[in-house]
Amino acid sequence: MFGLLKKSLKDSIKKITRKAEEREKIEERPKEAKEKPKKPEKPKKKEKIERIEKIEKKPEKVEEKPEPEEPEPEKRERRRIFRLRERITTRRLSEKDIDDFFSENERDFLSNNVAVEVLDFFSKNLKERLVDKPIKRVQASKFVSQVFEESLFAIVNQGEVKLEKMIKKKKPLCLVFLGFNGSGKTTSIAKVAKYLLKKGYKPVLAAGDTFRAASIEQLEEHGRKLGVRVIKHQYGSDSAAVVFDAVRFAEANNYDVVLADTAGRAHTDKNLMDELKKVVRVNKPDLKVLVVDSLTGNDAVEQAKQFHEAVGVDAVIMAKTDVNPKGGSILSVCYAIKKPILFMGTGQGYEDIIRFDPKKFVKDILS
Ligand SMILES: Nc1nc2c(ncn2[C@@H]2O[C@H](COP(=O)(O)OP(=O)(O)O)[C@@H](O)[C@H]2O)c(=O)[nH]1
Ligand SMILES: [Mg+2]
Repeated sequence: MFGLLKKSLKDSIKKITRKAEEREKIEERPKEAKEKPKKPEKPKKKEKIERIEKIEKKPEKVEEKPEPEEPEPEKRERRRIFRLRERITTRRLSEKDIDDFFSENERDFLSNNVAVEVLDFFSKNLKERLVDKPIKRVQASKFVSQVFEESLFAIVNQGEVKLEKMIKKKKPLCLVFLGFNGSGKTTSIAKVAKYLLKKGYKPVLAAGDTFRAASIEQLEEHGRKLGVRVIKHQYGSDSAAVVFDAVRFAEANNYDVVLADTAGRAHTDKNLMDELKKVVRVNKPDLKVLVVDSLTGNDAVEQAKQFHEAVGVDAVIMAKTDVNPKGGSILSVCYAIKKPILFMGTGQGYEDIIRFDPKKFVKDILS
């Protein structure tokens, strides 16, 4: 999963670590070479000459004078060696190092669907943690990896949806699934139904997509296979009313969760967006779940922002991650709307869904 993004991040860690190494070789070693012959040798020569002169002129005072002077160069020498040792064992990166890295690798990140605003945040984060910080030479790679891990975590850690807790608190819990055409809403509903069934909850499906041909039959087919009840109206009927009926049905029959389908729509389609707003206004769902096709690329961010602006998204499902080697859209979407990812779709089967765990995601992507 996300092979391209993984490779890109691994290469980045190597490049930044190498930058630290290069800096040390170029800037520290010549200084070290220049300083060596100058300082320790010259004072010694001077002392010798002085001693010889003094011995010749006033032999008695010769032994008194060098004694208080000797500790000074020794101290300086010790301090110099300490500083040198520190320079050799630790490294510091500059702001320019990070800027150079991003200008060299920006295209690679963008082609993996990492949005510009995510890159800006990433760059700011790396600078805060890396610039002018002493990095122990032997641990440079480990340290840079750690900083990458923390920065990526800050991007994907946008809160948590405690689904099971929510179900226990409110019955029936109403989830409305929304998003672009073909993003994976209906399939995700079937998968979430299966997930809940396995946990012992009773879900009911609402055929709220009354717009697209065969959409009701598609949901009914899933319901049949899963043994889950589907509440439906006619094609062309009011989507908000279907969801309303499903909630009443769930209340009357002791169901735990309503999973409501809606028609796919583009944010530019005013009538359908108004319809979606009505579904939300009438039913006040507990969770508005945006389903994003992770293959959408950079347009996924625009879609997420527009849906969020229109109805307020609470959580995201990233579908089709199994066929997406890029993976940057995961970072981009949750960072753009600052909402958590609830599930990732990992295939076409009912079991192909996993809860999104930001820590595990970051560990996996850097492994
Ligand atoms: N490989 C893969 N395909 C998926 C996934 N989720 C949905 N699909 C497929 O995407 C297509 C559109 O899904 P559908 O649920 O009908 O999208 P909707 O229009 O948003 O309801 C179907 O062919 C699904 O089988 C997924 O996680 N992985
Ligand atoms: Mg559908």
